[in-house]
Amino acid sequence: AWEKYTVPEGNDVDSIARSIVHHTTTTLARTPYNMDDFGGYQATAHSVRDKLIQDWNETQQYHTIKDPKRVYYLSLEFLLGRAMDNALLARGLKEPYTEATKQLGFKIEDLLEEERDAALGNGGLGRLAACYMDSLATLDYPAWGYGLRYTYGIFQQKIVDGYQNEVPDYWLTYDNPWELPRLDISIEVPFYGHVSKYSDENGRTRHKWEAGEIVQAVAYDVPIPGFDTNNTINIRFWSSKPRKEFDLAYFNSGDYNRAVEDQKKAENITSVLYPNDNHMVGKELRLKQQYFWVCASLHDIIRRFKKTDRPWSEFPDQVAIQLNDTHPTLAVPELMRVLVDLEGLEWDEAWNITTRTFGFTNHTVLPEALEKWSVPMLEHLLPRHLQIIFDINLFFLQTVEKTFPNDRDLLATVSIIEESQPQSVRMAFLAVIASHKVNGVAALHSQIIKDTIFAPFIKVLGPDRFTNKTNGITPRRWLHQANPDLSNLIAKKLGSFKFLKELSLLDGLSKYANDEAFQKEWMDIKYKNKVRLTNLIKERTGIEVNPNALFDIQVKRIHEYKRQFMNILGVIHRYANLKKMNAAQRKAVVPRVVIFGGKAAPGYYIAKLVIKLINSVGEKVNNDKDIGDLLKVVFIPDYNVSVAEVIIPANDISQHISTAGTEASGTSNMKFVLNGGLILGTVDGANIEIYEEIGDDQIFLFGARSEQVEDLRHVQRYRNVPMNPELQAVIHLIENGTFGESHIFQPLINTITVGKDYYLISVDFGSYLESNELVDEAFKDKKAWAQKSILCTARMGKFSSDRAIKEYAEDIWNIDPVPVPDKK
Ligand code: 26Q
Repeated sequence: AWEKYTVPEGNDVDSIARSIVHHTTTTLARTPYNMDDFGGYQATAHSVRDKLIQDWNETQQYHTIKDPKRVYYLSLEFLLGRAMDNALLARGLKEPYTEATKQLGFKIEDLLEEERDAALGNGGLGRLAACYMDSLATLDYPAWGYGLRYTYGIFQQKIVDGYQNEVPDYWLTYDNPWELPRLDISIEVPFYGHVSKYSDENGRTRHKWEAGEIVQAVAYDVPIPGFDTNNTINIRFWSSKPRKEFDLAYFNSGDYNRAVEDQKKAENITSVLYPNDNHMVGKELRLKQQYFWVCASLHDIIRRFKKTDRPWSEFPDQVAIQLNDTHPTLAVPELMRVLVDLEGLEWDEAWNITTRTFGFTNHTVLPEALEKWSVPMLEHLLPRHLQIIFDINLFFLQTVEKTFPNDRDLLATVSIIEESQPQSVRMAFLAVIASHKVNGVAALHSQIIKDTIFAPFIKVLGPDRFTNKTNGITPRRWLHQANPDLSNLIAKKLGSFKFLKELSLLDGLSKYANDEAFQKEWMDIKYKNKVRLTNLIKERTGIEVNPNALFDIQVKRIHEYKRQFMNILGVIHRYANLKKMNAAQRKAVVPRVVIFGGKAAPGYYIAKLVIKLINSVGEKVNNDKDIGDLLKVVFIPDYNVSVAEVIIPANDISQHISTAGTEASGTSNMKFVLNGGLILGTVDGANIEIYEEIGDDQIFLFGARSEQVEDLRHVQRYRNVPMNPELQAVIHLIENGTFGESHIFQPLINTITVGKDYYLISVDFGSYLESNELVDEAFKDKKAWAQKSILCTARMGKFSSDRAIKEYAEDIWNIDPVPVPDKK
């Protein structure tokens, strides 16, 4: 009988309005008379959610029947941002929903603004995971994401007296329509305890881990709709809950308080995202998060595999698991434990299955970001896993020893165990040894990891294990959604929206780059986007900027290696120059708005001082009547995905100025150029490949090359090099109190003067200033600038995350698309 009762459907305006009213009265229990924008958003979200759930169901059922090889993307961070606009555009429902909400008295833009960002990530790595899920869905791949459902996402940044303050991001205050609680899917995750040995029926020694504590993992599923396809994949986020069977021992002893304490401890595990970007903290709770997530995810994957009675040898033909950095590396000993301890496989077969299953992506070479976990901590929390890690290391070192006899140094360099005090586990080495492919995230970075942190493994494992997968971004969110006017103009010019799924088609714009009428349409949209950002800046900071000025933007996490400090030092130099000019000279100046945004890790003192300095300089410059619109300095508070969607389309220039060799890839560089901006940047990360695509005339590159950095650091450290005089003058201005009490900034200045200028600001400062002048000159020629802007967008095809995902699918995962057919 079920077949004849189909779910009410209809994507016409009337049906949509009816479903919004339905959710208003039932789901929200509100009446049309007391509706505000937030209620309007919630009801609309539930209506959209209904559509997603149906596609999601179809997809999962179809995949279950087809049972193809699937890829599982394990990431501790998914920086998804808002879901509603994305879902409407993906399903081609933006127009009828705009009309339906209008008929109900709303403006859809206002409703979209009511949604809170899902901010379960720090920065690049988390946003990359989100873009990759979008591409996996859009390209019809059978894929899953696995993550943690943090109660608190990345903190909200408030600026108080120029300083960053952190406010907890309690994002689940109201219900989250974009998740489906799966209270029926729950997995028990063990911790602590001890390992015992026993002999099995074949007389073989086996290990059994008796846990000291068990926590429950409950699944929350978030559907990810593909663009213009039925495929709707799933990210499963685990939430920790106390076990239903609470500890009888406490109950019997009457220790109620202790029992409640233990329950609270369980909920603690998924409470908060660690707010450190590119910096490892060795806290036990972080390690607990990692195991909790890895254990639940693997058992879920294995449960799905076991539904089809295949032999274990076929596991790698059905399952590819990608490790997003080393954060999920405990999946390696966990899979080994399942196969050897629980399933009774021989070690060698288990190891073969493991290495064929895993792929590992490295995202950084910064030493302070590489994960190392203390052996005693691991032993306490996960005693059996530590044994397995030692065994993996032992067998690995034995094979190394066989091939390279008597090379004790080599053994020590490639050992998973670092002989520190106490010993520690090098997670990256474990991930390299256990994966069939290891990739960096841009060409330069993939070369650097082969030359530095993983160099000895080339010798031991051969060069084929290492490969490059240059990052990409989804053009759906970062062009179509963030910059709808530009997307529409492109579609008009190219005849369709096909470029959104085949980004190389943008190249068809090149031939209009010189067309004056097209240039005008193009730059009119840029101007409109700059007005939109001008309004946001006014709202959030009170600062008024002129949309005709050159918008120069650096938004990303605040980190010494990213050198926001160098940017603001350059701004001070510019300010000092302006002050020296006479009226005639000022007439020739290109007015500039220098825009910053980004969060500093709460414990990162120097990064927080950089924020304070930016705000202090802004305070001085913006209130200097003498300067007016010639220079403005803005720090936009609480940079996040939804703010990025307003900022990026408004850029003329964006800065990506890391010390060469330190930024693995960068992905915002791609977003800015895709939106018709030019880069001012160093020869680092993906900047290099962007340059190769768009050409010399469309980018301003400067500074030391990565091959020179080591020597330059040595020179900074041991020779008394005189400081660049312009930099000297700038530092003098800070020290003489031009930007408020100078003692505040002394520790920051010391990183260059007393410290060894590890990030080489004094080395690059001269060429940085020169490049900035070239930017000004280029901006004066409006026609040439418009042409450059168009060519930038036209030549960004390579940087679609669709290209990246296809490469992963073909070279690493060995999976095929499984298009979900239309309903009859
Ligand atoms: C590790 C251990 C304990 C606590 C925190 C961490 C941790 C958390 C986040 C370590 C690193 C991260 C994030 C790294 C990151 O975002 N890397 C960026 O990845 C981007 C996508 O590949 C690149 O484009 C950027 O260049 C890279 O910095």
